[in-house]
Amino acid sequence: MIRDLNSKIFIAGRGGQVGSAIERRFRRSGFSNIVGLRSRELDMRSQKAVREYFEKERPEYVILAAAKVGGIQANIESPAEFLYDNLAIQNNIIEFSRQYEVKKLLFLASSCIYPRLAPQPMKEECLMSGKLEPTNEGYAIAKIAGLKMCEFYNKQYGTDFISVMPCNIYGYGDNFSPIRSHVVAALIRKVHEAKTAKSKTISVWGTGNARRELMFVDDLADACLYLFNSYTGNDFFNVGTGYDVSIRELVELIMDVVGYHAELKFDTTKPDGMPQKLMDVSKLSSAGWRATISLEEGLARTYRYFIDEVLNL
Ligand code: GFB
Repeated sequence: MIRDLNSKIFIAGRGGQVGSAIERRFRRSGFSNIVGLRSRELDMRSQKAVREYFEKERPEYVILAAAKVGGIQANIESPAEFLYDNLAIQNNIIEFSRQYEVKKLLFLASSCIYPRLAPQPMKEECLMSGKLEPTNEGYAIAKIAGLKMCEFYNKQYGTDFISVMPCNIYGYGDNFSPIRSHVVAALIRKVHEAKTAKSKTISVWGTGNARRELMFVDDLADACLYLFNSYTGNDFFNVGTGYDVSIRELVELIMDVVGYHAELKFDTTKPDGMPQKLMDVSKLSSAGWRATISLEEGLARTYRYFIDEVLNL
């Protein structure tokens, strides 16, 4: 539990979707001394830049939400960058957190660390029990290295570094690029553009049968604050809603939210990725935390955000 609301907290990735949600959540709880720079101001892949930043700021607590992220297509196109950038960022932040005696660090990994054909819902224990999903193997390997680094640093150096595994995240701050974005943002854009153009069809990648567990980013931020304040140890936690939808069901919900229905054309030249990605969240529920924002509510908020903040209508 962080008792002093003036404690200096460095949110690495403060300008990103997850980092900014975490900052809002911490500020709402009264934390006021939050630091962090945008990636164009601090290149966290650079050991020198990160060392200088720690020397100057000397944070007491660190949230490691900085990462190179993207949807299935971005992961397929840039596997080297997803591996290298993420390894470099997390190596630097974790190592300098140790050297500068940070009291606690929280590392955000991802549900893609689990094997492609892991039994569903996926329990924390299935880590490294099988082959990874090839479409995001680079990203997954970096995230596995990060969570192992936290575990090994605790064992060897006595640090208090914890890890969480979020499911697929969407919401405020999403990247709505048509090609490189995650599925929710991509489909919101596609359905909105179909409505504007009065198109009769909407193209959806894959078969529509892949299943995803989707969580609104503010729920993830709430879980991070909860675990940061309540958990110390070498276990890591799945953070999700505990239920999933097929991509077909998802696009139907998005059409309801946007208020426009068209015929769906499934483009099976595009990959499905992992057939199902649903986590077992019983460990987190037993620790006392549950998601509260329904998919319908989260999609409605995200669509409003897209209209107001992205399109500026
Ligand atoms: O969010 P997403 O891109 O990535 O979702 P993953 C991909 C799923 O949505 C696939 C389908 O089944 C796609 O076939 N889909 C349908 C679409 N239409 C679209 C579309 O227009 N755009 C996109 N992007 N998908 C991510 C990893 O995997 O999971 C990340 O790439 C991260 O690294 C994240 O780990 C949690 O869920 O497949």
